[in-house]
Amino acid sequence: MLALVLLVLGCGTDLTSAEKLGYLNADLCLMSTPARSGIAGAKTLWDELQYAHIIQVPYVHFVGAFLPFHRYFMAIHAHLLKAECNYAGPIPYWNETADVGNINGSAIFDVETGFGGNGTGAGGCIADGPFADLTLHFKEDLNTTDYCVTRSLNDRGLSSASQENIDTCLAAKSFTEIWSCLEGRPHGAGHGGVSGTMVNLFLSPGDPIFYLHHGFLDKLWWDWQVLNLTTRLTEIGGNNTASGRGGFPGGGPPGGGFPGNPFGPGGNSSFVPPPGFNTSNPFPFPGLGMEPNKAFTDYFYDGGNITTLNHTLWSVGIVQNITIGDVMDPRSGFVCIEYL
Ligand SMILES: *[C@@H]1O[C@H](CO)[C@@H](O)[C@H](O)[C@H]1NC(C)=O
Ligand SMILES: *[C@@H]1O[C@H](CO)[C@@H](O)[C@H](O)[C@H]1NC(C)=O
Ligand SMILES: *[C@@H]1O[C@H](CO)[C@@H](O)[C@H](O)[C@H]1NC(C)=O
Ligand SMILES: *[C@@H]1O[C@H](CO)[C@@H](O)[C@H](O)[C@H]1NC(C)=O
Ligand SMILES: *[C@@H]1O[C@H](CO)[C@@H](O)[C@H](O)[C@H]1NC(C)=O
Ligand SMILES: *[C@@H]1O[C@H](CO)[C@@H](O)[C@H](O)[C@H]1NC(C)=O
Ligand SMILES: *[C@@H]1O[C@H](CO)[C@@H](O)[C@H](O)[C@H]1NC(C)=O
Ligand SMILES: *[C@@H]1O[C@H](CO)[C@@H](O)[C@H](O)[C@H]1NC(C)=O
Ligand SMILES: *[C@@H]1O[C@H](CO)[C@@H](O)[C@H](O)[C@H]1NC(C)=O
Ligand SMILES: *[C@@H]1O[C@H](CO)[C@@H](O)[C@H](O)[C@H]1NC(C)=O
Ligand SMILES: *[C@@H]1O[C@H](CO)[C@@H](O)[C@H](O)[C@H]1NC(C)=O
Ligand SMILES: [Cu+2]
Repeated sequence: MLALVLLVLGCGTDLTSAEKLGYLNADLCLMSTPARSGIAGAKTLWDELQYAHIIQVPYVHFVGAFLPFHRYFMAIHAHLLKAECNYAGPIPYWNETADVGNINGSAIFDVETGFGGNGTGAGGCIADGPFADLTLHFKEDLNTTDYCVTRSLNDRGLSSASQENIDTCLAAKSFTEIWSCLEGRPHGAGHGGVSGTMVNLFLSPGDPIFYLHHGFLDKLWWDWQVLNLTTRLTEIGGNNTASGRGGFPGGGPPGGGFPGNPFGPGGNSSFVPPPGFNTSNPFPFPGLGMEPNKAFTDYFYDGGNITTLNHTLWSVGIVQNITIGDVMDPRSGFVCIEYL
């Protein structure tokens, strides 16, 4: 099993310039490597990753599987870097707390050794750096067209990653508390602060910064787990449907959702429900083209509404299915990372 080391970008344990370039080039490699999982319309591995996120949006946000799914998804990206692009370096995450109040000065957006800067012009496309004019293909409804990755950097959004907000989350006493806390403000920080494609609930993995943001969020979950490994390596819960939370875009009571999450009602996400999307009942999502499917109607093998360790994590075949139980300990098994 691949061992990954997650390193912070933008503070004391920063990557060297050579390491940063190695990582950026590996992402560029994923963006130019032909698709191989049989997903119709996908041109590259990068498209396939984004597709696997788009198609599962209702099942992996504002639900108990939010943190485990994104840990799995982040690990898939890391595995592809290694398996498809011979990448052997560290996997960086973005310490967003360190950049609160100064997103414009963040090393993340460096034109030479970072992800390029703000969006420019009427369209807000990225104009400089390695991902200038990066072209994506899948839209929210899985139809294909060519469009660019956009950004609109702002400090208001990133301020949700304040140390105060992080400390509040880490004081959580249960999994459902840490999950809803992290999916609120800290999760909102990277998406809202970068904005553009990043604040689109469906399409956000199209911006390579997505993986650094979710690395940060996953580390925060791990930091919380480490506070009591006796219980927190197996502690899981939450509902499998978002409707009860009021947090699902377009659904639930106005003003509901996790505080600080830009995807909720009243947030600034560019979310537009795809045609046929039933916000009152996202099971099954028409875009899956595979309903009725017991895997979905049976809540990914949880046997009910409550998320369990038996919950299947799926990536449309990019890698094998695993369960939430398989990602609870990121130090071994499928994920296999060490946070530095
Ligand atoms: C992230 O940044 C904050 C604020 O600068 C700092 O206190 C913290 O130690 C950093 N975290 C890591 C893992 O470096
Ligand atoms: C962001 O930084 C760039 C230089 O890197 C500068 O040209 C621009 O004015 C800055 N924007 C803001 C809002 O400070
Ligand atoms: C998406 O594609 C389907 C089938 O190809 C088509 O019926 C539908 O109108 C398209 N939706 C949009 C918004 O273009
Ligand atoms: C990024 O660009 C948007 C407009 O495209 C602008 O509103 C915003 O202030 C810029 N952010 C920074 C940090 O310069
Ligand atoms: C871990 O949680 C268990 C169960 O709640 C508790 O009994 C134990 O004291 C906790 N350990 C620490 C170090 O907090
Ligand atoms: C699950 O849904 C129920 C019913 O809508 C709600 O009362 C409860 O707070 C939800 N639980 C969690 C952990 O979100
Ligand atoms: C699951 O929870 C949602 C939201 O709380 C509720 O609307 C739905 O009826 C529940 N479904 C089942 C099968 O219990
Ligand atoms: C959305 O953006 C507007 C202005 O751009 C701002 O006033 C508002 O606070 C933002 N809402 C959230 C939830 O971030
Ligand atoms: C959407 O789901 C709700 C709840 O299951 C159902 O009552 C309603 O008929 C559905 N709407 C459509 C258009 O299918
Ligand atoms: C993987 O999970 C998906 C979704 O739960 C399911 O449809 C599919 O049949 C599973 N595949 C295998 C090989 O178990
Ligand atoms: C756990 O999931 C598997 C499929 O992955 C299923 O066959 C089994 O029945 C599930 N177990 C429980 C207790 O629901
Ligand atoms: Cu997501």
